[in-house]
Amino acid sequence: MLRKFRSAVMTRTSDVAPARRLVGALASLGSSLMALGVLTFGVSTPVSATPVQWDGNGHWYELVTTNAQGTSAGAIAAAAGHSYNGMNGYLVTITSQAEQVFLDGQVNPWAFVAWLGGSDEQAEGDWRWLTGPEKGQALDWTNWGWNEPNNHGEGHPEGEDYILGWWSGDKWNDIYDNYSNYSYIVEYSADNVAAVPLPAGLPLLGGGLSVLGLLARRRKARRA
Ligand SMILES: [Ca+2]
Ligand SMILES: [Ca+2]
Repeated sequence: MLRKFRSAVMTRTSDVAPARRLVGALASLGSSLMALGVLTFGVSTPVSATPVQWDGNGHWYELVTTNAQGTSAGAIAAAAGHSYNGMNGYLVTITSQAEQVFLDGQVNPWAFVAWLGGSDEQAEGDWRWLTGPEKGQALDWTNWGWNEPNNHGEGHPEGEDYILGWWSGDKWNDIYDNYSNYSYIVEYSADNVAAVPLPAGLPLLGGGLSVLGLLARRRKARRA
C-alpha cells in the first residue's frame, strides 16, 4: 500500500496535479499508519505523527495530515497554532541537504506532499522564508524539482509564489497559494518562542497610577 501511495505521488506531471486523486490513497494509508502506531487520530480529523527531534539542530518536526484542503497561508497559520514542550510551531523551513534527508527518512517517509514556509510573494524569483527563525532570510539552499520553480500558475495569473515539498520524490515545486493540499510539517525550535508578555498586573498598575495622577491634579486645580 505504501508503494501504491508513493506511486500516486510520483506520477503527477503538471502543476494542477489532481490532489483529490490522492485523498483515497491518503485515507486508506491512514488506517495502515495508525496500525503501525505512527498516526494518533483517524483521518477524518487532522492527524499528526509524534514530533521527532533532529540531532543536527535540536529542532523537532511533526507531520500533520488532514482531509481538509489547505492553502499555504492556512498551513502557516495552522502550524503557528501548534506548540510542543513550550516551543511554538512554525511551518517548516528546510535549509540544508542534511535537514531534507532527515525529514525524508524520519518525518515524512511516505512523501506526503506538504507545504513549506517559503515564498517569493514580495518579488518574483526572490525566495524568502516566511516562518521560523529564518523569517525574512533568502533561501540559501533549495531542493527544486526539474524545471522548478517555473511560476507556471496555469489558470492563476498571480503565478506561483509558495512551495510544496515532496512534489516529486523529495523535490520542491512552486505553486499558487490556494492550491488544495492536505499536509504540512510543523517545526519546533527553542529559537522560535513567543514574545514575553508584560506581567498581567503591570498595565493595571500603570492605569491606576494615571488615575491617581489625574485625581491629584484635580485636587490641586480646586485649591487654586
Ligand atoms: Ca528548519
Ligand atoms: Ca511550479
